[in-house]
Amino acid sequence: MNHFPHDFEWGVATSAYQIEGAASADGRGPSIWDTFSHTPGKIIDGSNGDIACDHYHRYPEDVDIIASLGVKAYRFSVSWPRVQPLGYGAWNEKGFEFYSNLLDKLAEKNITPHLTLYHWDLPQALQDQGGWLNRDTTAHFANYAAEIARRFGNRVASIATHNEPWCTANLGFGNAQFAPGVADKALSIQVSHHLLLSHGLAIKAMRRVASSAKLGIVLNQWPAMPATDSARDVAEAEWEYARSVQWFMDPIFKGRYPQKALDRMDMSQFHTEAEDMNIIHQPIDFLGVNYYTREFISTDSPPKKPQAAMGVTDMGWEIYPLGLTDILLRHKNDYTNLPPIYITENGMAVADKLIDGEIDDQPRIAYVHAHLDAIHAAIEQGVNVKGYFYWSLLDNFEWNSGYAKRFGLVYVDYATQQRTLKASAHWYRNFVSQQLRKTE
Ligand code: PNW
Repeated sequence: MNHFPHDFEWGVATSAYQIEGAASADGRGPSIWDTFSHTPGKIIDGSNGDIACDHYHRYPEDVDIIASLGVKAYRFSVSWPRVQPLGYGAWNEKGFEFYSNLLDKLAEKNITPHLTLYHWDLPQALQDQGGWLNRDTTAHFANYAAEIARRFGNRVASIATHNEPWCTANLGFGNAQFAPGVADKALSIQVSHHLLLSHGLAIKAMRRVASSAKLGIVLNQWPAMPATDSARDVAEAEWEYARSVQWFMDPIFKGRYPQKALDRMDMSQFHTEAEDMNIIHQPIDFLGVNYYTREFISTDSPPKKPQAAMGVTDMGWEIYPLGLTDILLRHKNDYTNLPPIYITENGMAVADKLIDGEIDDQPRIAYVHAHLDAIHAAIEQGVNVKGYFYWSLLDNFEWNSGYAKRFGLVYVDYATQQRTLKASAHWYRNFVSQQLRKTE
């Protein structure tokens, strides 16, 4: 078995809207995902996050489960409309109380919290004023970030501004698969700029608070790989990589957008101001990388499909662990000022079945094992990876797939809210305990 560095952090991850439920409890305001999931036709199984895993009421049990896995780190997100129902103006003390109680419970179990500010649940009141298309939202976000840093900055190990701004921009706008569901590619570019700007403003605002939390951002990433060696496939893959990965990395670590992407994008609606790039180009303490699959680029019609030698997940995503080694090495090469990296998400949807009280999810075990090997290979080649968070602790509301897709190490029976550890949970506990034992 591969031996990871002694201070490597082992964890699991969740997000607020996907697990909390209690959508209107204790003064929580509606978010764009409440609106979206209650709009007929948007969610594949017609479900919503009103109850989800009822984590809002069951968090003590869920933290006990994390502790039972033997992992020492937990990544979760704060629901902005729970702590500030409109996204501006009054704070909701009951909302802060929930997260304070959660942090108490994690401390009691010696589990290190990693907090994400924005995992897609924008307060609906801000959406009513244009949401991420409105530049004012960036200032509201920075204000919210500073308040979280003031209250919780000394109780969490890290604060990430955004989770996967690529998804917000391209799936929320662009193809409209996610909330708020606006199908306009040109607008998605402006949204991505506002997300990056809000990241920079939030980092600046949180630095002024001076808490002990490390500050960073979480990006979903994949290498774009050409189907063949043809010049066309190779060029197309490079362009795809520029507009999806470098589009977020370059502004943060180089202070500019990648020219290769700018050349081919519809910039008709793109508005930036003089100081924006300096604000986005703030030093950060860590980079979170979420990795699930690679992108396979073919210019043939019909396009060539990958062979998927290791199969596909229940989402239809190709299993390609080497892509993770690949992108980590590419980052090391492309950016001289990279901070430590955390793999903040990696996981597999499996069509899990509860049989005689057990879930034998061998494909998930193979998936995690292969990706841990891929991370280890990158570490051996000099990439500074500091931790791994499996996505997700629990089966949960998988966005537009509703409850039809299961990513959890822990099975959730939504009718009873009963939690059952899958075979992968037992495997992960074993793996982590062997890693921790080696380092004692
Ligand atoms: C991530 N894509 O979403 C999110 O951070 C999680 O909330 C989510 O549950 C998890 O991955 C599994 O889907 C993604 O289409 C959604 O490329 C879509 C894509 C990537 C990530």
